[in-house]
Amino acid sequence: MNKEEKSFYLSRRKEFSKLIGKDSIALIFGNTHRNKSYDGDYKFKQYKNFYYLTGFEEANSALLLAPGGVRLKTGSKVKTATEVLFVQKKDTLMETWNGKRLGFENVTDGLGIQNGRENTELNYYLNGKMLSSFRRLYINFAEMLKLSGEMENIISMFFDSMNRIAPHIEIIDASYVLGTMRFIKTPFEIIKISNAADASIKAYNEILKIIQPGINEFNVQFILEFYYRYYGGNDIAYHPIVAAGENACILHYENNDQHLVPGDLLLIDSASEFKYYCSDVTRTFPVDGVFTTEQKLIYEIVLKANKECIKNIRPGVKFSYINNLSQKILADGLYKAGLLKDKKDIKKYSLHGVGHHIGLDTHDAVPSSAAGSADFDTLREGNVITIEPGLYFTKDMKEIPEKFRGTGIRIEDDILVTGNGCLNLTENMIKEVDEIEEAMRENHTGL
Ligand SMILES: [Mn+2]
Repeated sequence: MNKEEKSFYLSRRKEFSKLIGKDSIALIFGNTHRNKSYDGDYKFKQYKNFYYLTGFEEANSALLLAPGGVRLKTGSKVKTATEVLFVQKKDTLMETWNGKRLGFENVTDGLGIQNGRENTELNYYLNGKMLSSFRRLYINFAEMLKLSGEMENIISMFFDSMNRIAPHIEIIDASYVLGTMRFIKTPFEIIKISNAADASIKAYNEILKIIQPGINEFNVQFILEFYYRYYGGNDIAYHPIVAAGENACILHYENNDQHLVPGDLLLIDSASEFKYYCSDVTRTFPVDGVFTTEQKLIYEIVLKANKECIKNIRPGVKFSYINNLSQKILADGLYKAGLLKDKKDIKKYSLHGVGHHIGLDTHDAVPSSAAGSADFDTLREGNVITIEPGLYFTKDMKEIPEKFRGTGIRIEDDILVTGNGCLNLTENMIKEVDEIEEAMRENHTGL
C-alpha cells in the first residue's frame, strides 16, 4: 500500500474514532468466503465498511478501534493501543493453495495500522471482562451475523459473553456512523469512482460497434466486462442487466441469455469497478442501429428528464426534489404524447426513483433520510449520485398503443456534487439519438 493510501485509511479511522468517542470501542469485521455450492466458493469480496477503514482485502480479518486506548499484550509487556488489526495466521500450506497472507507482523509496515495480531486472539477482546471498561461497543452487527468458516467460533464466543457485557455496555451497529462518513466522498475516493466511470465509458464505445441483430445478450455482457478490465477496471460493479425488448421491463433482469431481434431496443445497465469503487451507468440502444418513431419519442422524454435533473443538481438541493422533477418531466412527456390520461399514474410506467448514492457499494451504504434525525436528503459537496430516469411498457399494457409496448428505456449517469453545481462523471458517454445512430452506422464491426 502506498503512502497516499495509508494516509487515506488512517484519516478514515481517525474520523470514525472521533465520532464514537473515547468511552467507546469498535470492532469492525471483514468478510469471510461465501459458499456457492458443495466445496466451491464465490470469488471473495471484502466488506466495504471494513475496507473503508483499512484498504485490506484479506478474508477473516477484523479491526479494533479504541479511541481511549485498550491494553495490548506483547509477550510479557503491556502497552496501550488505539488500533489493532486482526489477520489470518501465516500458513505455508494454505498460502500454497489460496494465495499469500500478509501476516500480523507486516500489518504496520504494509497497511500503516498501529498494531497487528492473529485473528485467534480476537477472543480475548470479545470477552465480557475486557469490554467492561467501555460504555459502548460499535460493531458491524448485521454483517457479523453473516460470517462463516473460522470466524464463526470467534463470533459464538462473542454471543457467549453477551450476558456479561449486556448489563452495562450499549451495543450499536456501526453502519450508521460509517454511513454518515461515506455520504461525503473525499478527493481520493472521487478519483477512483471517476476511473471506474472512465473504464465504463470506453467499454460502451466499443460495444456500440458490436451490437447487431442475432447476437446474444450475453455477448454484450461479457464483451463489456472484457473492456472494463482492458481499460483499467478491476471488476464489475454489480451483476449486469443486458435486456433486449421486453426484458428491459424486468428491473433486475439477470438472465442475459436472449438473442437480439431487429426492431427491439437493448437496455444495458452494467458498469466497471475500480479498486472497490463503483460506477453505475445505463444506456439504451436500438438493436439494428435506428430508433423507431415510437422508441425515439419515449427515449427523448427520458433523456429530457435525465438532462434536466442533472442541470438542477447543486449543494443544498434536495434529492427528493430531483426525484419529483424527474417524475414530473416523465409525466408531462407521456401526457403530451397522449399516452397518459392522469399524470398521477406515472409511477406505473416509471417504476423506480431517480437515483441513489454510489461509492464503495453500487447502492452506497448511506443512511436513508428516514433514519435518525440527520439530513441525508439535502445534497452536499462530495456526494456522488446516479440520475437514472426510466420508462417501461410491457406487452400486457393494453392501454398503450402496441408499437410502444415491449419497451424499456433508462438513461443513467454518475454525478458528483461540487461546491457550486455538479460534474457529470459520465458526460462523455454517448446518449443523444443522432449520435447513437451515427456511431452504430459508422465504425460498426459486428462480432
Ligand atoms: Mn443505478
